[in-house]
Amino acid sequence: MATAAPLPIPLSQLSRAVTDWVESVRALTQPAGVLWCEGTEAEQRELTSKLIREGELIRLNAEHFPGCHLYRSSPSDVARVEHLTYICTHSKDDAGPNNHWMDPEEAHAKMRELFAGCMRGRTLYVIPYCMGPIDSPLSRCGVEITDSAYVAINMMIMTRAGRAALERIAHDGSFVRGLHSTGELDPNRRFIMHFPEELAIESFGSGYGGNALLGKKCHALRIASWQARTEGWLAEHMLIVGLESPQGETHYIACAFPSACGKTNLAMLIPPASLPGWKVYTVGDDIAWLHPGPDGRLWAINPEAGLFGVVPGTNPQTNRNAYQMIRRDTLFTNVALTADNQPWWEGLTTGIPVTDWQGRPYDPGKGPAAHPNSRFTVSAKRNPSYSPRAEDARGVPISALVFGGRRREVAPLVYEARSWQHGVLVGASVASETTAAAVGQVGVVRRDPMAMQPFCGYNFADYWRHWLTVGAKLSRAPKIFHVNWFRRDAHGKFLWPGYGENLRVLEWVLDRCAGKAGAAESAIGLLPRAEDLDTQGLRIGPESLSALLSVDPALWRKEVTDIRAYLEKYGSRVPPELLAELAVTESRLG
Ligand code: OXD
Ligand code: MN
Repeated sequence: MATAAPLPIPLSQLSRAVTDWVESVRALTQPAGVLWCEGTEAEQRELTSKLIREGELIRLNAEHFPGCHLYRSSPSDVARVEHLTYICTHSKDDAGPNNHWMDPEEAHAKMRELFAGCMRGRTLYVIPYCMGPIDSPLSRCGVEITDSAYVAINMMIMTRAGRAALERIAHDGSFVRGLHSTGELDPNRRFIMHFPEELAIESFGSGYGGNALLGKKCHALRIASWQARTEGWLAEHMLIVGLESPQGETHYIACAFPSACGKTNLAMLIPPASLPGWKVYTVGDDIAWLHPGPDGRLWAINPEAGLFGVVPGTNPQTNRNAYQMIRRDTLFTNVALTADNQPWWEGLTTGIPVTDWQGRPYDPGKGPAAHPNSRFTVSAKRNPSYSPRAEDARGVPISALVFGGRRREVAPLVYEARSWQHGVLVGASVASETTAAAVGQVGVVRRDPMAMQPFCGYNFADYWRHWLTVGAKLSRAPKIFHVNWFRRDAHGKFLWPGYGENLRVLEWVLDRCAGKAGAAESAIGLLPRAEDLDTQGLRIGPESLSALLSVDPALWRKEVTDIRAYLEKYGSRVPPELLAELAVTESRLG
């Protein structure tokens, strides 16, 4: 007689530490019920059906967008809220001038008041998750408690969530505690608090991705950057991409650009027809955890399992891969609808919007049809260029690190740092125009060091010191570059075509790493001369190219003054090495 398979241990009994914490949160928030997420597809389907029944999710046109849904958030809850995001360390200086700070006791007291009884009549979801491949020593785990089924569904796409993660937590014994409630979605009762010393997050009053999917920005960047400093690695706002040359050699690079500056597009770049033989493999599109390896190289994993990308601008011409990826099993947030229930957004060349992102009849006088920060959530496995190495427990070796910003002027198309130390200064001085990814004015240039201004969980000065320390451990350190795809001419027109053509710049980057490409010295670093870039088949005039590859000494002298004033905000904690590098640049500018 066949014996029945043993019943799995209920999740609620797998880890005493998690169970005790859930119990204390249950007592505080008083939900109607508790649901431990196993992370199965059946569970995902059930939650989706529940939200459809409750009118929270809209099923999209099943012929053209099978398995896709639309979620509309509250109109005042559509982006990250940097002004309401706090780092709560015992010493204010540990949070640094780059963060809003609150004393941990005061923050806990404030949050306890908000959380008390806030889940009455709601379900409390327990989501154990692993950031990174489940069997990787480089991965780290967390548990999110939330009262939002939409958040639970997103977390199941964005992370390795469920039983396997909880088994790892039970084995490792440590996890990041993330408590989230949408509360009343009242912007006046909204806080995103981080307690790096306790590996804890408390988020109240928002359902938006970066504020509510706690595995992403809150854990994988703010808390992880703190963990990384303690443990000797780096948690960065970077895409990771593998580039295979026509000769069949694959190199991986990691690139840090601020939010909504094209990381997802670069991570899934389509090589132009005039560059035959290149292949591109996405490892990650937003976050990289970088560890010095025993071989003296830097090794990277993508802690995420899905993409939470900006929708507007995506179309078969700008990025065929991205467009194809979101045609199935995708959760859209805040896009518009056509008459036959297809999602629509600005930048699509087909279809007509009839309903805007708020569910109102579309009226161009009331602004764009889709919200500029409308998003797709989709499994990384849906990406046609998903790298098989993305699941590799060891990660991938990094040949180059690339920083970048969105700047109309000043920063040339590409330049190479003189050394790791100079590269840290280049990263620390990144500046970029703000975008719709965060609440606030769009298009204002601000310093965004390493694209981490909204995400570094501690004092930037200590973070730059940590970058120098990590570099010193690398006998085969990646070279460091800076790019700017967004330079404009005097009429405001982009000088560089961007998208797939960016591969030409990356080809130069890789050739520099291999010692194959030429460059000219400049005051700010090494720049390609026009002949060093592969421009075959590219329609660009020599004047545009020379503007893209020029360094204007007057603008750069002003830039150096701005950078120095910025670094001075961090006082004596700033590594003197960075000021020394800045002085070298300044003296070369004359
Ligand atoms: C994101 C962001 O959602 O950077 O990735 O805002
Ligand atoms: Mn991001």
